[in-house]
Amino acid sequence: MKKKDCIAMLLAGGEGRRLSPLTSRQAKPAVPFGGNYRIIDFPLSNCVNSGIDTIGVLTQYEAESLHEHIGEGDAWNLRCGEQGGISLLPSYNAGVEEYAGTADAIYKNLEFVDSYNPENVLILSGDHIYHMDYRELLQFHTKSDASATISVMPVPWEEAHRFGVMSLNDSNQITDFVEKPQKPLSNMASMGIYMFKWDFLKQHLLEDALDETSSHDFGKDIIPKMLSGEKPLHGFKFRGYWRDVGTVQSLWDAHMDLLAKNSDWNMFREEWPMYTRQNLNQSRSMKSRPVQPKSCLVNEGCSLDGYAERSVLFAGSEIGKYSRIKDSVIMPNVRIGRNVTIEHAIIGEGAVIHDGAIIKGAEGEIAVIAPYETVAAKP
Ligand code: ADQ
Ligand code: ADP
Repeated sequence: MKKKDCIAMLLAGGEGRRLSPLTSRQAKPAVPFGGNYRIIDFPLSNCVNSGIDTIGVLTQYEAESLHEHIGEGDAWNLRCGEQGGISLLPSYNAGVEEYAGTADAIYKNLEFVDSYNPENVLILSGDHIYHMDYRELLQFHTKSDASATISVMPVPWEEAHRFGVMSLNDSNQITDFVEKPQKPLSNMASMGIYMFKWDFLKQHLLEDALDETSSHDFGKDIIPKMLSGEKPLHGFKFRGYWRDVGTVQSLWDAHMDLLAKNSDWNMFREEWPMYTRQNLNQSRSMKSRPVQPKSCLVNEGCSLDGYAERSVLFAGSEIGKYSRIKDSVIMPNVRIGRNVTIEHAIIGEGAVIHDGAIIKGAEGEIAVIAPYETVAAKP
């Protein structure tokens, strides 16, 4: 097989406990986002738009939700074949009940990567909202003849403890790295997006697999071990919008970012199309809107008879008369009756909210209704 310059491995097996109960029936990367998409559509569309034509998707927790969404890869024009495309790599196919960690997931698929004989491997996460041209990262990586390049960007100091944080020297080489420190000494965060020379990564995965003290995780084990070796690790400073949506608050924030005026972030760019499987119920025709929603993102396939303000309403949802939705995210195929009040909330896919129910997040908190849950009005 002809050597490929770069293939991508997309980690999509995490349970996403911090996003519960939204992940009660779906893997985190399968959670809906932005009116008509699922989170995994971001890295997949970025790959398509960056000309990466071979992607292995590592699944584990609630794998079916992702397998159903990705199908044969047609929505991304990446049907799996000899030359590449999207391949689903569930842990049960690798002959294990679960991948012990993110690095173990790649290790268990060494043969898959080898079969494409790539020069470089791009490791991606399934829980990030961003547009990124991976060609720029590859160019930076190749130009500096790096063995490993980590994408980095500054995050707010109060959030730095959620990330791998590092320091860079003037040549953009990483001088120290700590995974999720309690007291961060830097706010330069790893984006969890890594470009490795395949030979270099493979050697580290083989060594790590023999280490019984390792949790076989990129952030906890592989990156620190690489840093203590001889080859320098490089930091690629990403400039643009990027959000890890691993928590309920960050998922809600990322939806509100879509509604912000005067923001540099635009999810709907003609030159950077987003691809998704059209599985959401879009056949329903739009009913009239008595009140024009104020600064909302309303998907075409949603029917809104009530009043909505600063909210994202997904395809296939119905909102009945006299209901008021404010500062909220209404996921696909939700049924909301009449006289319902929803504020500061995320309503999970397929939930049913009966007439007169009131759902409000407590001060500073987001109320969450699990997918397919039924909420009745309090007597
Ligand atoms: P986290 O986001 O906490 O930190 P992790 O929970 O390991 O990393 O998830 C990364 C991705 O791997 C997710 O998409 C998840 O679904 C998937 N995943 C998790 N466990 C898996 C498994 N066993 N098998 C397959 N896939 C799995 C990481 C880095 C930090 C960095 C942040 C940026 O460790 O250093 O700052 O990403 O978001
Ligand atoms: P959370 O929202 O709790 O961070 P993640 O899915 O992101 O959930 O995973 C948290 C941690 O648990 C990560 O370090 C990940 O590697 C690990 N992990 C997740 N699922 C599994 C699993 N099935 N087996 C082993 N480790 C896992």
